[in-house]
Amino acid sequence: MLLVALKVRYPQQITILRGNHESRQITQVYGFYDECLRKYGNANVWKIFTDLFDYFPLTTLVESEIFCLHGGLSPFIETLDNIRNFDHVQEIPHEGPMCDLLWSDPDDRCGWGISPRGARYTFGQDISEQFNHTNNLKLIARAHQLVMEGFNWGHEQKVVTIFSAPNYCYRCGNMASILEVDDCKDHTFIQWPLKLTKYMSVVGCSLSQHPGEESRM
Ligand SMILES: [Mn+2]
Repeated sequence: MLLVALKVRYPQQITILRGNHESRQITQVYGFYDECLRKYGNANVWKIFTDLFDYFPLTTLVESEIFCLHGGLSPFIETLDNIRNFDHVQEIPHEGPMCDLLWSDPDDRCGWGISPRGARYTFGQDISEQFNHTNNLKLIARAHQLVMEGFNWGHEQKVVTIFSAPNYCYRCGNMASILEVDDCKDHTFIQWPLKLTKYMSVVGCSLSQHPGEESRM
């Protein structure tokens, strides 16, 4: 709700992407529906928010080279135009490309796999490399999986998982992080509890950690 309020106040500065939890079904299982009932006495707020979620974009690009989305890639999507061309203003379906973008996970195994989360996909490094190459991208930045440091590189730094909820469910003990991209396209992960980890972008599409720049504040 705070993020939506900030989006209303600063519409040009904030882009909110849809995640798999921004759906009518998942919010009824994971607490948002109950919280709305408890606080407002009826389901109106829940209804308005879940109607709003249908309009959230699924993906976005930062500086034309960082592809941001909640889950991951889909075997039905090869190009960014494929995403632009389908109607996403709807409840998240149980299968198909829109579902995959919000549910899939990167995996150490090559190719497409079946996700342990159910009838969705995992994608290997070969898939990430092909997608980034086809679409002139350097990095896929996604969330959707708890990572203890708040961020986690995968697929030889073609994919990064960023998780921004510290101590998830008040018991996981994980750090949270935000990726900051500066004017030089250098990357800094801001972690909670507060810690800065800088990555300098280097020619050749790879990102390497700059020695000595990790510091706990
Ligand atoms: Mn998720």
